[in-house]
Amino acid sequence: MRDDDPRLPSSPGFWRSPLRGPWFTSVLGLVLLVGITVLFVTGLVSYAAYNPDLSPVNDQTPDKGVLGFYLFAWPTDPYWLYRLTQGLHVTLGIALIPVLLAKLWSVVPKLFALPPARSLAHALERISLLLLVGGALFEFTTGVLNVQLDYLFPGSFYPLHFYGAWVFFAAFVAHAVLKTPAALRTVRERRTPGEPRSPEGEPGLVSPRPDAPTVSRRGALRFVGGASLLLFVTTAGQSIGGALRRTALLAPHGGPDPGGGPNGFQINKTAVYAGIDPVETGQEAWRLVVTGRTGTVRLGRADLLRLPLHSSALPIACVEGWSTADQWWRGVRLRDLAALVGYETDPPDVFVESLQRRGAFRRAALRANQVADPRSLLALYVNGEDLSPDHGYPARVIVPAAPGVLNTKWVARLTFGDL
Ligand SMILES: Nc1nc2c(c(=O)[nH]1)N[C@H]1C(S)=C(S)[C@@H](COP(=O)(O)O)O[C@H]1N2
Ligand SMILES: [Mo]
Repeated sequence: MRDDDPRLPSSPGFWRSPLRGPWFTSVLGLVLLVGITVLFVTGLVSYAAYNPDLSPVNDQTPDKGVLGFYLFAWPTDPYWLYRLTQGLHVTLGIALIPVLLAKLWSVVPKLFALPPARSLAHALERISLLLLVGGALFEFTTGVLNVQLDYLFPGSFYPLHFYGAWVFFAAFVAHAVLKTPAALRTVRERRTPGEPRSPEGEPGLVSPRPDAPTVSRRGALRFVGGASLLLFVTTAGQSIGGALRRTALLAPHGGPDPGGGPNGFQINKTAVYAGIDPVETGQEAWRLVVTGRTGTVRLGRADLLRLPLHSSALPIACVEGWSTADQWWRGVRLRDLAALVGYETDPPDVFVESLQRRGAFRRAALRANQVADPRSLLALYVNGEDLSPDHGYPARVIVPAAPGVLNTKWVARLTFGDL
């Protein structure tokens, strides 16, 4: 096969867009260098926020091995921490999609170049490119699907996205180390057409027989930037809130209508979906079972209301990127409940269980620092009203800075101490 037959994609002559060239590729590459690094860091941080090393029930990737080396105790300050890190992760990921696609488009002749490998070094480079392109498409696709169609992967999203991120980022680092110096030079020199074919005969980015341009390189970049901006504006409102919530047309995906009033904020899973029977949450039936060093106590809602009640203004921030504005929660401090079962000082970790019988998020473990925080509540009210069934009536956990998944709804049991 001749590799200069312009009817074949392996021939440089097949690719005729006059936009392709080192400047266009370098600008997009440098944007992705910064953006993807932020995505990787905020992604790792999001995993740490789940407290995976605290209890197997929190750990969505139990076989991570050494990849968990960096885990740390997630703080409770600032109270909007997860709202920020995960809002950034999801919004930036979505806004970078046009940049990623444009970058892949700009280098597509190289992906088809033949022969597949001229030397061992070249073969390794091609394999790393495969991991880079495949990994990028995989991470962006799984991320978007989880945000938009979360029922597609109930539990398996986490291991796929987490392991995929490590494979992809390894290839990304190798690629960045090799290419960043030249990209920076290209952008500084504003190099334009006429890139020579490289000495080894590898096809360059510039077409040897370009078509007439229909748009300038800068115009094309503005188009990509405009598409990113459009995605940003239609996504960011779900985490920034305020007036921008009305422009968040893309996210959060559908979901139950929260209605208005004090309980009128985003609902993740409804009581009906979770299989919560109104009979078991009623005054007659529901008891909170609290266990600790000194034994077990059972508390009805009326018993809880006789304990000191406290308020804290805290958001719900989901891994899917959406978050609520601060809501006014009122209930019993987790550390006061710990004190009822023998931990008057230094409350320990707690294992929280819901009435819900099935589903990955019916149980969660909270770390001692989260229990000790005076803003951490077993909430009975929100915004001055009883919790609605969908927000966790009769009682739910709310903890500052934690991901939504740790704010267990329809709580039935708290076990303090050794998890
Ligand atoms: N029992 C139970 N609690 C749960 C969940 C669940 O599925 N079951 N989902 C969690 C998740 S992932 C989030 S984001 C928050 C959402 O709370 P909200 O529906 O009140 O906004 O609840 C958390 N608490
Ligand atoms: Mo969530």
